[in-house]
Amino acid sequence: MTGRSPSVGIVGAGMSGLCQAILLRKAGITDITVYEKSHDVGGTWRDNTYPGLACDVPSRFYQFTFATNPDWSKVFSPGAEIFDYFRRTADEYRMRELIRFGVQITDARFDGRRWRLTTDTGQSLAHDFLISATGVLREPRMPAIDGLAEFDGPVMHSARWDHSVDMSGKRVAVIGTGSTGVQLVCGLADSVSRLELYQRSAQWVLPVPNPSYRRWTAPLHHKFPALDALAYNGYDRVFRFAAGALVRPGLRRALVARICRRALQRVRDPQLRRRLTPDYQPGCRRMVFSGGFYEAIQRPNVELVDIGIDHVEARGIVTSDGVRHELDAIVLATGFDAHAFMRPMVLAGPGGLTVDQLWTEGPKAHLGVALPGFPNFFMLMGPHSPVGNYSLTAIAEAQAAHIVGWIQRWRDAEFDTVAPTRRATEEFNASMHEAMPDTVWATGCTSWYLGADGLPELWPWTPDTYTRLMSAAPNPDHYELGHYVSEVATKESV
Ligand code: NA7
Repeated sequence: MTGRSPSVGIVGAGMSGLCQAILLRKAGITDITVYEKSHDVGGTWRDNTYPGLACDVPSRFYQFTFATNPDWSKVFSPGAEIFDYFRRTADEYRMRELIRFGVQITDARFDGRRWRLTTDTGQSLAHDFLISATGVLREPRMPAIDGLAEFDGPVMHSARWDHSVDMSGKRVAVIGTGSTGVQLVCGLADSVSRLELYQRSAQWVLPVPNPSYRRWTAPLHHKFPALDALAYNGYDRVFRFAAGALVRPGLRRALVARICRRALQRVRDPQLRRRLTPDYQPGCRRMVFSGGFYEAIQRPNVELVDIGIDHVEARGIVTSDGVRHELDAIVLATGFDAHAFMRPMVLAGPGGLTVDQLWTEGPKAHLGVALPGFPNFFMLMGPHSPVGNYSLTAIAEAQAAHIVGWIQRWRDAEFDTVAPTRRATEEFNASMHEAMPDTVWATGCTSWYLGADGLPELWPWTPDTYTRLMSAAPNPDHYELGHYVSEVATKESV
């Protein structure tokens, strides 16, 4: 130990930012500040509060291994319970004392020694390391629909649910058929008088049931905490196995397709079944897990509208066949800008190179966590992280531990600055592009997985490959290690 004490700034107190701060503290790093633009921790679980919300990864696998929760109510627990879990975890690990709520970082520049941050109120701050933990699905995508602003009733994006609006007995439109749209249909169908689901593309639905745990399950998990680990590891194996179907053609993929096609048989009306049948392979878009969707869509008060929206008027939606749909409320389940990453925050390396300039051909990072030309900067859930086929908490833990490893080496004075080389980053991204055609995500569909070049921005191999890379010693040839006294020693210009 040299006694160097790194100062670390983390942007975002969502799931991954919390994970990073906790692991840093566990490693003995204490000078940590987490900047959170909102009023609470929890990120996506704080922002999303719509009826029917759940995570599509089982709760016993969507939790930190160091803070397991014996009390999950369901296999896929409701969003509010997940939010509560992250809040409790933040309290348990005394994270709130590290977090500056209501502070948005607008600009971050590396001056050769430190990251200089500017907040939305013009305050200046500095850290040795900067970690972006700004989340994957953070920026709601608002659809460009003519006349939407003319609608007389409430219009809300699913991620900005307006709880002052009472939907019961109302005529409600849900636009979008991703996981959110499907969950909303199940969450609203009971209480509204009429629900119209506006479908632009049909969606494969894996009919996964969501049972509540028995009364004795939680006490049992309290008494035998090893059961938490057992359940986590069991799901981990299932996900790793299933991921094989997504990244390679073969039997597993065919089996998933068969299950999905069979599930569609639950739709009794052949016309409706045909309209709900996607024209792409199951798994190409993120699979929707729902045990109740096909039942909900067949309820008498629920209608599938698969004619395009022409425009919106004061009293409702007009579809392109000229039909007027009178409505009381419109819900936009139209997804998120999955390619925003840390933006709109402006990030610039030592020569003034910004992330926008680095990413003119699309987001590229080394191992999903670091950028060439951006020393002492790391990202959680950066480009090509395996967000399409695994639990995000598991990825966050693997990435956060990897980043802690680098910061510990700085603490031990092995280097002052570290960044991946441009060559290593290019080669890594080229090998991913080569592997991409084998994945189901590249078999011909549109989705939030695809980048501007039309290729998936996902991890084209199994999660095992990723977690192995994260835990292995970094290849020294892939990084530029520099010292403050001189210019950053570069192996090649960036
Ligand atoms: P998704 O999966 O991106 O789904 C968005 C849906 O909204 C999708 O069906 C879109 O149709 C539809 N959409 C978007 N714009 C429009 C317009 N202008 N008109 C009609 N329909 C539109 O977002 P989710 O929030 O459901 O899920 C995101 C992730 O959260 C999910 O994958 C899980 O990981 C959790 P399209 O398919 O583009 O034709």
